[in-house]
Amino acid sequence: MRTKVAIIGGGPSGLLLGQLLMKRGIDNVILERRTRAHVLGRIRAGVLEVGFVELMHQAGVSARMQREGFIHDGIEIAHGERMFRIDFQKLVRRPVVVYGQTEVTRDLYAARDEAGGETIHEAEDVAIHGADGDAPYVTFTKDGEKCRLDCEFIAGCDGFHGASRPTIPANLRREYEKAYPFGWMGVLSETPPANRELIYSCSEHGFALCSMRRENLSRYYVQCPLSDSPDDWPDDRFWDELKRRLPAPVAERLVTGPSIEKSIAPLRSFVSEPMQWGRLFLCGDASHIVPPTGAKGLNTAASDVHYLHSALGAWYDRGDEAELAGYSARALSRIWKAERFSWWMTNLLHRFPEQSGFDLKIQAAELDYLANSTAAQKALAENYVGLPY
Ligand code: RFL
Ligand code: PHB
Repeated sequence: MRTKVAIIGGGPSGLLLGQLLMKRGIDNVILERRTRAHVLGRIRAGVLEVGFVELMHQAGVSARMQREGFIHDGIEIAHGERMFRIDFQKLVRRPVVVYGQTEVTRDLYAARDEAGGETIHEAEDVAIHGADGDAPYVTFTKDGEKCRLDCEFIAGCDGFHGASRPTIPANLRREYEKAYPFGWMGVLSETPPANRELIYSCSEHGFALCSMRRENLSRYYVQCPLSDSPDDWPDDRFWDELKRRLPAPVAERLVTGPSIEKSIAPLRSFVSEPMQWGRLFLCGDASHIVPPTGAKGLNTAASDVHYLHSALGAWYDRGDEAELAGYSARALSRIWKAERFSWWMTNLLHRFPEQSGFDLKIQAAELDYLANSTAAQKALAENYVGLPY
């Protein structure tokens, strides 16, 4: 088998890159370890930056998102009983779009099927060879048979636990990591959202987030200890704890119901540099992770895809190597700003086990400053809606 770009991983990064390359006539094959049903069963991100939305347009997959996505012109921040709004339209004149990662992935698979793009699911033992030379290839096992895919470039879009990042020799890689001493317990329920916009709440009982997917589909999170498992959170306990962490008027109008999905995600910041080695280029979670507080995980994956598809386009259109050579530096410059913002939002809104009285006063002062300062609100808004590519 031969293709121009071998894409490892059929999550949002791999699918978006594949679709954008196909639009430019650059053929590619996606190798995905799991079944399509498994990939589509993941409930993850929900907030899309304008840049992501633009890429969906470019990829020709934005029709359903335009019909069904919610345009949000702001978010609410709660601190105890107090709640204030960050007005994106007024501050930075750009909104975000609330449309689930699951739906993005579904739309990208449908478009790939329609365009006849090849995706090999349940590709096991994927291994990258010769990435530092001119003739890279990927081997894998499919239905017990050994297969080989020859290519010109490899895009490592296989998430945090994938095979691509470890292919870069350890002595050339530098990893930066911060693990937070808590996770988020997330619940999806077929109930109307508690609020028209997202509410990020900092309370004395810990952080909580009210988000949504559709009119009658809500997504909620509460900060929880890392040692917890979803079994520790029967629905009643989850709803009681969520209400405790929201201002009384919001808690009173919250509609509860049975959960249809429950999961715990640990919070972590992680960056591996560089994002390229020879003809291997990393995108998305394969190279970096952010805590979900700033809604940046999926969006940073998209900005990588933007830089990589533009660089591959320059190479195939004009033989221009400069963009490919500069990919890692260009992508990382934006990644680190998203890392900073996600770290800042996480510190602003969570309860930390070791927080002293002084730390709590500083946190309260920062929230009070944010509530009253247009400059502080503008900095939050500018980062939340997404820095330019
Ligand atoms: P993904 O989505 O992990 O996809 C990688 C794909 O690669 C496959 N794979 C392999 N395929 C072949 N061979 C191998 N050896 C392979 N190893 C892995 C996997 O099966 C998978 O299909 O990475 P990608 O495409 O870079 O996309 C990144 C986003 O998924 C991720 O950043 C976000 O979901 C992070 N994230 C959130 N981001 C946000 O912007 N807002 C959120 O609200 C948000 N919530 C979340 C999240 C991530 C979560 N995780 C990881 C548990 C909530 C959760 C719970
Ligand atoms: C979500 O809807 O899942 C979501 C929204 C915003 C975040 C994190 C998660 O910051």
